[in-house]
Amino acid sequence: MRIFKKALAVVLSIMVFTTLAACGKTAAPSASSAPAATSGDKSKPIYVGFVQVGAESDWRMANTKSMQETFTEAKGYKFEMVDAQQKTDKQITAIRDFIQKDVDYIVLAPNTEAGWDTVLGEAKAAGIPVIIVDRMIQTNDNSLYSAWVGSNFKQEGYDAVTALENALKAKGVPDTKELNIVTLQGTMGSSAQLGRTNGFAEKMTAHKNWKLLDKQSGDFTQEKGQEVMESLLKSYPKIDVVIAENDNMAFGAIKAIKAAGKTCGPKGDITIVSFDAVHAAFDAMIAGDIDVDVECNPLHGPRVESLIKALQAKQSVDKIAYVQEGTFYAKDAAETIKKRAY
Ligand code: GYE
Repeated sequence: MRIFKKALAVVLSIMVFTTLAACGKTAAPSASSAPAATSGDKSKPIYVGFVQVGAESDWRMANTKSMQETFTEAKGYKFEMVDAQQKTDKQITAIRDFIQKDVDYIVLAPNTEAGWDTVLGEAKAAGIPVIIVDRMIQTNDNSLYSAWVGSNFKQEGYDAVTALENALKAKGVPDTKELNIVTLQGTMGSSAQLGRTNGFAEKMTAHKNWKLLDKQSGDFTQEKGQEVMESLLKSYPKIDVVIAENDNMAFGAIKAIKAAGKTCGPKGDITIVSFDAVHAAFDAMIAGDIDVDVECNPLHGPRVESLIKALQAKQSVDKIAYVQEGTFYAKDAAETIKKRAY
C-alpha cells in the first residue's frame, strides 16, 4: 500500500511535469519532488511522528526531552510531536494526521489502553509502522504495532509493597500494627495506573493488617493529587500510608498533609510511597517528606531510536522490551541523587 502510494506520487508528478511542459512551462524533475525517506535512502530524513500523552508530570517532561534530544535534524530525523493533553481522542486524531502526512514512523505513548484497533488498523493499511512506548494498548491483533518498550508497571506495584514493608521497618512500625492506606491513582485505564494499582493490591494481601481505605484518581498531576488528598484527609481521620502512583501526585499530597497540620516522611505520621523517582522526588526524600520511591525510567528516546534503526535495516526487533528499574529509600537519597539522570 505504501509502496503503491509512493509509486502513485511519482507517476502523478511525471504527469504534472508532462502537462506543464506541454504548456511551455518548466517544473522540477519528478525525482527531486518525490516524497522523501523511503527506507534505505540515507540522504532523506526519517520522518517520526510522536503522539505524546501530555505534559502532566516531571516524568513526562523528562520523557519528552529524551525524545526531542534523540530525534534531531543533525542525526537525520524530521521529528514532530503532538501533546495530546491527556486526551485519548486527541491522540487518535494526531495519528490520523500523521497518516495524512505520510510519516515514516508513528511513535505512540498511549494515554489509556483501550480502543486503538481502528486507528492503528488505518496506520497499518497506510504501511506506516507504529512503535508503542511507555504505556501499552489492549489489542488482540499484535500486527498493529512493530514493537513496544516501557516499564513493567505490575512489577512496580509489587515493588511498592516491598518498599512499604521496608519503610515501615525503618520507622520501627511493628509488623502487626493495623495500617490505614489510601491510594492516589493515576489516569484511570492507563497501563501505569492499572499495573501499579493491581500489582499493589495483589501483593498487599500478604498483610492482613494492611487496610486499603480508599483509592481515587489524581490523574498523575500535582494539582489533582493535592485536591484528592485534601478530600481524603477530610473523610478519614486516621491515614497511615499514602501510595501515590506518581511523584507529582505525591508532591500535591505532601502539601495537603502539611496544610492539614499533619506530618509525613520517615520521621512523620504518614508514610509516603511514590512512583517515578524523578529529581524533585529525591529532593523531597532529602527534605524528609517521602519515605520511598519506586523508579520508572522515562529516558525512552535512545530505546525508540534503536528500534527504528533496526527496522530501517530490516532487522527483527523484540516485540516487547521492559526497562530495568530500582527502588530508592529516603536514607540514601542524598547520595543517590548525584547519580540521577532525570
Ligand atoms: O509514572 C507519570 C506519568 O506512563 C509511566 O505517566 C508513565 C506515567 C508516569 O504521568 O508520572
